[in-house]
Amino acid sequence: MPIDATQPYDDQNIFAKILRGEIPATRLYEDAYAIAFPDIAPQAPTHILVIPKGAYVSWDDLSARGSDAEIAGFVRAVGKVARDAGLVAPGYRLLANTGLDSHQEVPHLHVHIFAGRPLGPLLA
Ligand code: IU
Repeated sequence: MPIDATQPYDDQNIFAKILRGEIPATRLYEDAYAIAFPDIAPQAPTHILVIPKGAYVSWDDLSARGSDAEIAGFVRAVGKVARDAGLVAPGYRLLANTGLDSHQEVPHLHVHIFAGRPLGPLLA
């Protein structure tokens, strides 16, 4: 079910539980601002999710309420995950769904990294 990105943060969401270690996930990367783990239902040969450690519903929420350090730290983490996975030369796609029309399902900000095959035109 898509979520309304204007809702208050729900700390019982699945990614909050992963952050707290209540649900296992393979941490591909972690720093002070973010963690990365494989998507449970990959839609490309490489499909990684990067999430901020802060309690933000969406990209909109982080950009509006996050500190400059959190925003910069998260953006740097996304880039580092992609770089460290060797994705820059072959290329990759970032996607951050926000709210109902985007079909955002988990109400904790996550950036998808898709790679590993030619991905075609956007929204194809
Ligand atoms: P969306 O942008 O909110 O639509 O993406 C949610 C993603 O979270 C989706 O690709 C799911 O496969 C993924 N996911 C996950 O990796 N682990 C989980 O326990 C759950 C969803 I629930």
